[in-house]
Amino acid sequence: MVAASPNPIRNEKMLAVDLPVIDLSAPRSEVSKLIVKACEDYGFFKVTNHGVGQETISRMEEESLAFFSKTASEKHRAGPANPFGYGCKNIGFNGDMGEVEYLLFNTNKASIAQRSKTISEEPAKFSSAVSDYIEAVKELACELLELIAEGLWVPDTSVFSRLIRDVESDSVFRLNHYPHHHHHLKATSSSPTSYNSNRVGFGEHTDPQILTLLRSNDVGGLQISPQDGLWVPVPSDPAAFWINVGDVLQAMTNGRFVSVRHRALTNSFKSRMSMAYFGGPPLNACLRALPEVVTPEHPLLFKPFTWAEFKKTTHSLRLGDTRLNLFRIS
Ligand code: GA4
Repeated sequence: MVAASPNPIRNEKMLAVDLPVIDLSAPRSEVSKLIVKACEDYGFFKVTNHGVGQETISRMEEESLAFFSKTASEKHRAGPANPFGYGCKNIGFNGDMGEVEYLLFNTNKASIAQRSKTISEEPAKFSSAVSDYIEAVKELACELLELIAEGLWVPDTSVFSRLIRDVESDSVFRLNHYPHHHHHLKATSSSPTSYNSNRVGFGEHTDPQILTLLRSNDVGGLQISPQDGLWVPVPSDPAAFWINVGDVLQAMTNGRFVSVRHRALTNSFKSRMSMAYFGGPPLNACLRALPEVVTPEHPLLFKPFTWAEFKKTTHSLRLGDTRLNLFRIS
């Protein structure tokens, strides 16, 4: 008998669902409707024909792989990750852990250049790969947010995107590496699941910001939870971006959109690498539901808050906590 390893996913329901895929080369009015529908149904969708250059993506992927291939002591020179830099296993500020190592960046060019010196022997090359990637995904994020505003019939179509375009925007960029955890087969092993069980790489949570743009290599592991206890695997697609609604967008749409709960599991045989851009508002931005989405049938759900106030909750709560509840009007 092989001892059962603690497997947190054992008693959960897994469900294969066709998640929304949106082709951004389709007519604009169609695209905006489909995006709004996807944000309402799942808070999650995939975009294809997104316009982010293949070269920009490959350069970032290569730099990321080169960094994570270094020795542990070399990598720790870029740490710890509070609030930015290299982190291994420890997530956030309140004892959350996962089978992941990562680099966290503030999206400001000068701080990327500075941090790159601790990450790469060719800091200028590393720093330009990161800056170019961020510039491209930021443009895509703004485009998506403008499509969302159009789909919601909000007259001011830059109401979301200007928060991210603002020079003070508190956006974050993250590179993740989920090492594989291959176990050697034991001749006496009976159950194949005993060596093919996944571990939690990054535990379930919602993203606090406005919108997240996530891209990974061809290794799966991401899952979303559209309902409590139900998990939907997200197929990997290195050519596409998966888009997450964040807590701020949920509050600004008065709950019409939901920030999707998601997590990443490790793969037994292949290492997963992902890169995520989290588009966030300036610290002093006051975030409140748009007047268009507050009606007698849909009264205001959350008290207005500044991004600085909201960020404070991410320092006091655990990864999986529902931070928006602190602002809920009961
Ligand atoms: C989730 C989204 C981003 O990865 C992140 C994460 C941050 C961190 O890793 O430091 C947080 C997590 C994320 C939400 C709650 C807090 C903060 C870890 C954690 C326990 C960079 C972010 O902005 O929020």
